[in-house]
This record gives sequence, structure tokens and C-alpha cells, in this order.
Amino acid sequence: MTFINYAAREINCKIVYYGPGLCGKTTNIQWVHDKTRTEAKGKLISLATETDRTLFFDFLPIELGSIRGFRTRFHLYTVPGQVFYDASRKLILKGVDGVVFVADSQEMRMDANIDSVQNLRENLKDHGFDLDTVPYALQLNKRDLPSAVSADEMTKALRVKNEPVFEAVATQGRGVFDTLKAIVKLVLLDLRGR
Ligand SMILES: Nc1nc2c(ncn2[C@@H]2O[C@H](COP(=O)(O)OP(=O)(O)OP(=O)(O)O)[C@@H](O)[C@H]2O)c(=O)[nH]1
Ligand SMILES: [Mg+2]
Repeated sequence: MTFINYAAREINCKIVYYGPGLCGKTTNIQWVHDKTRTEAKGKLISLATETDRTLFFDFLPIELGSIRGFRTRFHLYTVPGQVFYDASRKLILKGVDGVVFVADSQEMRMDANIDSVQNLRENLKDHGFDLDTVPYALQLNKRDLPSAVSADEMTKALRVKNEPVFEAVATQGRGVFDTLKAIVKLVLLDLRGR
């Protein structure tokens, strides 16, 4: 639910990073936080367990310049990937403008990736959104690991429409900003079309 404040000439959009446990969602937005200049970012808020698993969400507001005189602000959220936090995942999708699906490239996580896309579809539906129409990007993360499934195979198994696909190594920042730029572009296009 994009929030356009005409008086303040501001556009606020919500982007959610979704995906199975430990796929690298938090690492993505940590990288964005680390590489964004101070004036353009707010505080990174993380609610994590003792072992650094996301407990409820991570939140990072960033500013990405202006469009026709409107300042654009993107609120990046991650969901907790662990299966039993489904209620939180659902809640965090409320009012979403765009979704980045972060897939874990390791062979042993392919089933978890597939389950998580299905879970995303269901949770979006509960908010009245359709995965087939929501602005969406697919990131194949952990490309550095030896057990990584080929990008082609992953794309075949996980792609839901003609969404852009990015290979990434979030720990090294590879693919992180390409993914973010793509989802921002899709969200803004969607906004224009409304
Ligand atoms: N080798 C490798 N490790 C990665 C990569 N991205 C993230 N990791 C590691 O994977 C682990 C989990 O990363 P997180 O970003 O916490 O994963 P998450 O998706 O937020 O996990 P939950 O919050 O539990 O859902 C951490 O140890 C990261 O350093 C990557 O591209 N390559
Ligand atoms: Mg996390």
C-alpha cells in the first residue's frame, strides 16, 4: 500500500524480502545498510534471537532520490524464514508493494525454497494480493557454495512469472543492489500504472 503524502511530497513504499530460513534475507539488507550513505538511510532495526535468526522482522528505511519532485522512500523488511513463524510472516506482508524472493542455492534447500514460494503465495492471498501480479524479483543467493544448483535449474523450479532473476552472494554484496534496483523499478512502474 504505497503511501503518497502530497503535502510533504513524499512517496513511501514497502518491500519485503521473503524466503526460507537462513537463505540470506537479513544479509541482503545489512549489506544495503552498510553501503548506503548516512543521509539516505534510517536506522536498521532487527529483532533477532540469540543465534541471530530473525525473530520478527528487520527494517531499514532508505531514500532513493526523487521522482517529479516527490522524495521516494523505501521501507525494506525481511520476514523470519523459520517455518514456525508463519503468523509473523503473514503480518509483515500487510500493505506490501514489492517482494524479493531470496532463494538458497544449496541443493539441500531446494525443497525449502519451493515450500517458501508456496507459503508466500498463500500469505499474499490472505491479504488480497496475487503473486502473479505483485511486483516481484527472484534472487538466487549463495552462488559461492560448492553444492549450488545451476542457475538454470533453479530458475526453472522457482520462477513464477517473467520476473527478473539475479545471482547473488549476499555476504560479498554480489547481486544485492542489482536485485534492489530491479524491485524498486518494478514498484515504481506499478505505481505509475495505477
Ligand atoms: N556462503 C554464503 N553464506 C551466506 C550468503 N548469504 C548469507 N549467508 C550466510 O547464511 C547465514 C544466514 O543468513 P541470514 O541473512 O541471517 O539469513 P536469513 O534469511 O535472514 O535467516 P532467517 O532470519 O532465520 O530467516 C549467515 O551465516 C550468513 O552469513 C551467501 O551468499 N553465501
Ligand atoms: Mg533474517
